[in-house]
Amino acid sequence: MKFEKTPGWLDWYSGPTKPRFKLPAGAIDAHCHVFGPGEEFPYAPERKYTPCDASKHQLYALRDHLGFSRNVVVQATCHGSDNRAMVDALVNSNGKARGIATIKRSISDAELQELHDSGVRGVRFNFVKRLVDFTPKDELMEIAARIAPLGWHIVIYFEAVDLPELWDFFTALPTTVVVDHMGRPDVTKPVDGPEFQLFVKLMREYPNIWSKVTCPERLSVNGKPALNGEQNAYQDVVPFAKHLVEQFPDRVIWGTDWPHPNLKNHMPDDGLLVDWIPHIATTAEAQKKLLVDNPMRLYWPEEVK
Ligand code: 0GY
Repeated sequence: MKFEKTPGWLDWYSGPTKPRFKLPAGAIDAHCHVFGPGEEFPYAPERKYTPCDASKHQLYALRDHLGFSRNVVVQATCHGSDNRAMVDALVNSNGKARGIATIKRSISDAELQELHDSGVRGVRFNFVKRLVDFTPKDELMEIAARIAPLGWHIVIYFEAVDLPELWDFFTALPTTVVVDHMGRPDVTKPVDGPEFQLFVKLMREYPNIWSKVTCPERLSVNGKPALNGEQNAYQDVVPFAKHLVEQFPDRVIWGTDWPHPNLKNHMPDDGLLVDWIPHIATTAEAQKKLLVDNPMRLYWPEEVK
């Protein structure tokens, strides 16, 4: 089936630069997606956008180019709860990718086990209204109880303004919980202001809550900072991510977010995104935790001594 991408949709950046920052051995790109290809894995009827195709082959070529060893492929909303494209990427990765699925309460135990066997290690609950329709919290809680015995965790995606309303639900979840993109702070507000400090409080008070210190290109309000040179790249997002890396060094992970859905102003060069990492994790020890030790504990625990 042929799909027309959403008007204004930017294609992912082809020919990214080679990062200057040398990733530690075994680094994991712990947040990325595959889109289709639509002809093989059709986009979901309920999707809120139609992306350009971004295949597993292209994702793994980027992995090798940037110097990552492994990927965590997160189910994107344009595929709804049809996890076939993501699962296909996992099973064709030579064991170098694990995944996060989107599931409905109607899933059978056998289907859950099949996802597990293909490398899925968590589910994603999305609360970003422009991306998904509302799912009742009792349905999500039921899913949480079903996946907990598999040792999976829950990835949550929400915007900072919605945290107060979602607090009780998040803090009642029975598994490790990983927050996408630092809970999407408004980076024009201060790091020590009430909005971001509520997120910091969530992490401080609930040791099962982790954060992806990701998506400076999405959170930055500085136009096209990647083009301004390495020193200035996404500087407005640095204090937020750096704060979390320093406060919670054992509960942060990082990923490219390739192929960067829904970016309207600019598309980042993934090589420059990797060069952003030493701005937020400033020591070799912090970098190794962020890029290797922490995601290994979450996604390949059987390899961690
Ligand atoms: C991201 C962010 C976005 C989209 C999705 O699944 C998705 O459609 O995650 C977004 O638009 O903010 O993590 O890729």
